[in-house]
Amino acid sequence: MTRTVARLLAESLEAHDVDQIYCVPGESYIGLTSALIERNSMRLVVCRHEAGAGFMAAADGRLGTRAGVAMVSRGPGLSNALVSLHSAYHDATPMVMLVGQVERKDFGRLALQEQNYSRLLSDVTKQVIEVNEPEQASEAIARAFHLAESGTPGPVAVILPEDIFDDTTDAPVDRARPRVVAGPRADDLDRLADMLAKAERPLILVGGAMLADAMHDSAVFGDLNRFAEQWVLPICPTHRRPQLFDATHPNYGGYMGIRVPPALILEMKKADLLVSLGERLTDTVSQSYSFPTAPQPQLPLVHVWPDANEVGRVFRPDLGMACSPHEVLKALLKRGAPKDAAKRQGWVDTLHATHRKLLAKEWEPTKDGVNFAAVVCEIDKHLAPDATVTSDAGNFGSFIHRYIGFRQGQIFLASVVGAMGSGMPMAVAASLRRPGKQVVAFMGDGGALMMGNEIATAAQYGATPIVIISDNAMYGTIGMHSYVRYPERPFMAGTKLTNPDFAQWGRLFGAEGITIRTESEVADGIARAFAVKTKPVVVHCLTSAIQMSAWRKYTRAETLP
Ligand SMILES: Cc1ncc(C[n+]2csc(CCOP(=O)(O)OP(=O)(O)O)c2C)c(N)n1
Repeated sequence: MTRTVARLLAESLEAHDVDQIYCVPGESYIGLTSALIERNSMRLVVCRHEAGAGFMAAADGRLGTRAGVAMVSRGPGLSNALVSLHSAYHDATPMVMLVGQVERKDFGRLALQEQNYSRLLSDVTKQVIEVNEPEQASEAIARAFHLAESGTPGPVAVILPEDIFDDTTDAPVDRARPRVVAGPRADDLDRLADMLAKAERPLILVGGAMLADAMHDSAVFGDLNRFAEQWVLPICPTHRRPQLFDATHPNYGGYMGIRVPPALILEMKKADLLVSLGERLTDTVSQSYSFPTAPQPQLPLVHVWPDANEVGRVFRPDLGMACSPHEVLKALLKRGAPKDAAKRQGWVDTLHATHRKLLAKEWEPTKDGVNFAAVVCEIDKHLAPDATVTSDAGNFGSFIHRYIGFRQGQIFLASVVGAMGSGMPMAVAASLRRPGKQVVAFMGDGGALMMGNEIATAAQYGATPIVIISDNAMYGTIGMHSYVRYPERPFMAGTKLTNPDFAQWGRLFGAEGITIRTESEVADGIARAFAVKTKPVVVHCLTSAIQMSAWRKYTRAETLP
């Protein structure tokens, strides 16, 4: 069958279950846009910024079984999208970005908005696939999805010259490659079972690859619970993956996020075995490579991650397994727990008690604005068992992890590597994907005006996120770092912000606007926000700057304005 490249690309995307593409239009790929519109088989979500489109695609990549898809124009469009690629690359999030390019006859001339994508994207994508032959267009899509979704998942860019779309070809639609799942070797499983049986104080980290497995098989959650209970093990969800295990489950051993509170990390460091089930062991999770220590861990380490390039890249594990963490879990459950597993009950109980103490909903009122703890605790009361929470990057996020006891079934989305700007677009995507379900987006005043314009996309497509803005009139995180590192110097100068009335700002986009100025307004303001349901809501919280995070206060408060 002869068809245009544009049509072949559209059918190839359909063959990969693509039903939604996030884009900012560009003349460089107009041939594809018009073919997609004509075919009308998927929704084009037209965004306000390419990074917004990229973060929405990243959210899709985390909410389903396939890579999310974004489509951006050449040069400036792609340059805007870079932060989303950087984030997806670090976060191991599957994503396919379709990118326009100059006409083939002009390659290499530095024609209008031309860029050498292989050079530009070499450290933010798994691969850059340039399509210069019409016959390879469909194969390129199939390869892009396969690479984005397998091994360590990540973003793949497909580069499409402006003049290729109207070419015709007889090439068939390349079908989706089957998912390749590696299981554990029998010998490795024997060793792991033996190490787990002997350990008195094992610590089990669960991370992103386990969550990815859960997208394909929701039995992951129940299996994790049975593993924890039968094998008597403390389970520790890692940075920005809190939904893997119920925070109140008696086997919850603590959240292994950014800078684990001293009381908890002190206990964790008494472990005699560390098993990382689907956690990559990033800088953040490893507490800046101190637990475990890099490159030689201070305790026996078992690292399970579905990519041999990653296992052993930073840490030398005693046992490395390049396979699906859920497959390991299932195989261990089949073997059955060691007879004396109960010997670890005290260890599990101690960790859990320390974790529960840290989660206690306690805070002190602050004089210079609302303690954000009060807002987050109130939201926790309203969150449905299937709610989605998204978070931008900033210190307001520490309150989320301290005061929301996440449960299996809830969804948490954020840039794991901490890119600002992800909170709003991820909430828009989550709300589009899960209509009628609660979506709460947290952001600071900094992040709100960095990517907050995507609230226009929410309004345009009927998404209904509740947007909670913690307005402490500063880039608070950086003020804190400055205060901690250079305590003798003024710390506010480089971080102060003057903000609009965010409730009014939200109303101008068609959202409901609510303002919370004092702690006494928290309960009513949050209840009103959750009652809206039919349109986006912006809750402007005038928060304390003195309460710099959920764990820290400025003590030199006299230096605050
Ligand atoms: C795109 C991007 N730019 C800069 C940073 C560095 N950074 C991390 S947190 C932060 C401040 C965030 O401020 P705000 O959104 O107001 O939240 P707060 O920390 O005050 O709670 C900055 C600038 C980043 N992580 N990402």
